[in-house]
Amino acid sequence: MERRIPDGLVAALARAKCVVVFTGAGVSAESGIPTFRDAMSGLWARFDPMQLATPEAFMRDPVMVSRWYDERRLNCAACTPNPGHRALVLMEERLVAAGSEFTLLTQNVDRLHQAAGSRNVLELHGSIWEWRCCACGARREERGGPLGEYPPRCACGGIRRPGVVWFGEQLPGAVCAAADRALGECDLFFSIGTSAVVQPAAGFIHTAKKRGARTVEINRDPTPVSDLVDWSVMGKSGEILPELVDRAFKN
Ligand code: BV8
Ligand code: ZN
Repeated sequence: MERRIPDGLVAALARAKCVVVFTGAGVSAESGIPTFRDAMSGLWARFDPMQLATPEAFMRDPVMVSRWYDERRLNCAACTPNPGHRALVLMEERLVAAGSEFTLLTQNVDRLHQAAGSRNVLELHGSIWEWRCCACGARREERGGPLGEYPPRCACGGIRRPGVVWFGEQLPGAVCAAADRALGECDLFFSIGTSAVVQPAAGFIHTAKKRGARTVEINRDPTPVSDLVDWSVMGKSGEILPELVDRAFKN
């Protein structure tokens, strides 16, 4: 019977020396966090996230945009890592214990990878937990209840914004440099739970392939990279990742 996870992929993971995993909102979907494309339910259904997740939207309406981010932050607070997050922790532990390298590049701003125990995580698009002052740059993690005022204020009087990378904003330079270093050595690249359309992050798949890595997609639906990768496994990451890691490392 055709197994969902090809034996060749299991063998490639078992002997990999440098793994890079690239994740998107689909990895957090089974934790109860709406993906970016279906984030706009209920109150926000009439908005397009691409329009809200921009510096222009925040300048135009800091009340609405900061309220949207605080609502998403509070939803994240109620969510916990799922079996997909935990399988990636185990993958990292087994590879590092065998002397191999593991880097997790995430587009997600929920920090569920870190909550699950992933260690080498590069946040490409920042974090919804961290807010910073537009005037003095002071940063603070917000882990409590509702922020209370929108937009939230800094002691210096400036308004504070979510510490995420908006459309039109550059990704953090240090993160891009670290990602590029990891991609340079990568022999196995995973794209998991992402529509693989947002640049420049989605370009990492092409970079990995160009540099000779074998490439894998684990996703619920087909994407623009499904025909490009060596192995495309359709399904839920919370189900596929535990099975893959189990078979590769004979837990
Ligand atoms: C920049 C943080 C330039 C905020 C986000 C070419 C080159 C460079 C830039 C561009 C370019 N072309 C266009 C651009 C501009 C733009 C862009 O890419 N636009 C897109 C729409 C084409 N890029 C940018 O603006 C970037 N900055 O380029 O700066 C620059 C240069 C010089 C000087 C100044 C500036 C910045 C982009 C970052 C935007 N911030 N997030 C926030 O969260 O609010 S993007 C956000 O959406 C996510 O972070 C993620 O990156 C992106 C896509 O979301 P996904 O994670 O993929 O989620 P999605 O819902 O789309 O898909 C979920 C998938 O999961 C689905 O496929 C589904 O099938 C699957 N799934 C669902 N459930 C499961 C599952 N899979 C498995 N298991 C399940 N259970
Ligand atoms: Zn300030």
